Amino acid sequence: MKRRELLGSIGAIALAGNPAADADETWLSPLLPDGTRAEARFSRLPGKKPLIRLTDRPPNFETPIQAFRAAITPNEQFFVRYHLANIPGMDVLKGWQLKVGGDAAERQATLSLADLDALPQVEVTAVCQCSGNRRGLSVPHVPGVQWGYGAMGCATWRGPRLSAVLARVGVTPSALEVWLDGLDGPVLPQTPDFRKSLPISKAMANEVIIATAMNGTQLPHLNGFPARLVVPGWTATYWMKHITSIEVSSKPLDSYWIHKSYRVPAGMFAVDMPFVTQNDDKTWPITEIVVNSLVADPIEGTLLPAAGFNVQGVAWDRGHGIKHVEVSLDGGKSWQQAALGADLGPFAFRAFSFATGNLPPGPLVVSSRATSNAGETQAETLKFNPAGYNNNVPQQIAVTVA
Ligand SMILES: Nc1nc2c(c(=O)[nH]1)N[C@H]1C(S)=C(S)[C@@H](COP(=O)(O)O)O[C@H]1N2
Ligand SMILES: [Mo]
Repeated sequence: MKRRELLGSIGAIALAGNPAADADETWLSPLLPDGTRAEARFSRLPGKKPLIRLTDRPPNFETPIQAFRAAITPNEQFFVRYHLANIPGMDVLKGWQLKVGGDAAERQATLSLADLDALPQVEVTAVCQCSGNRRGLSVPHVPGVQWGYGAMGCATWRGPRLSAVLARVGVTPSALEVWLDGLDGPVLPQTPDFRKSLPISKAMANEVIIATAMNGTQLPHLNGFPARLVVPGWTATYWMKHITSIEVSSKPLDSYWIHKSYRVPAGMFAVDMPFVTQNDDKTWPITEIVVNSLVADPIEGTLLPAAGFNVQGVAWDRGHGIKHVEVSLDGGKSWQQAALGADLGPFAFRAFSFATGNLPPGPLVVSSRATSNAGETQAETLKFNPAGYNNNVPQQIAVTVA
């Protein structure tokens, strides 16, 4: 982005924490490394309920696990992740425009919010999950933001298809990638701007939209107001917030955020749509998310009644949909089927619940394990990679029946 566009945005948001008011929920996974647990605190961003604060500048705040008892994550509890600390304020974003063009487009266009609203509107319920969700649980420990379980959320997003916006400029046969940029930028000029690209095949997919609404209302400021890309099935690194530039290109994007970070060992994780223009022999960009589930209730360390309790949580995958979820009360030795909640579409969280019935007093270890319609199931042991991506090992939640 241009330096000029940033005038007026610096320091425009106050990231004031208010620990006294926010002391209501302070649960962090006991599995997080000691340093993380010591530093993380609940804190309130403008327009948000208390979230778990990992870093302030740039703001990286995760959703408390209790929010995942339901399949839709409320906007006020939706996690916030930025790479760069220079975030445009709402005043700057009011004059927002989207530039569309590139060397593989027939023409250029500048679209306003009204132009986006005038295109056919599509709704998709989809999980937005940071590639680094659960990084803090990686063994051995890896550097980066030490996310626990809450660098994710599921919302109903609404806006025009990216393909409809690209049709305004005409995509030529030489198109290889679609390059994306947003209005936030680095504080120091030597820090690389956050730029990403998509292969043209995913960019043109029906489910990919430019969202201007989230759960029936405008996007929260820190979740990309006024418009962000929604790339269902792919990790959130491609979900460009405050999106201001889209270029259809005949060349692979040369960006630090594709070449140096957000990569996984080649072939480690299953993908339906490889990002061939950015693959090399040893590593691939991280793209599709992995099948996973999360127990949101009970949480670690709880005392539970002998009359039994409900195991509740959500399951999701990269777009095949959830076939079934199993629950274990003995740390994964034996499994039983959970009941599935409403099907909100193949890219959404699928709620699940399991009623334990009467239980003998003593310790229990609760786990959940999801299987997708593609027959994929959660990994038994961590597929270790240096950035701690795609951790889908079932939780081991120790509780006590009293
Ligand atoms: N403009 C912009 N968009 C961005 C990012 C960013 O730093 N700047 N981070 C990406 C990453 S890595 C994630 S995980 C998601 C986080 O989305 P959220 O903050 O709405 O939860 O935004 C993506 N889009
Ligand atoms: Mo991310």
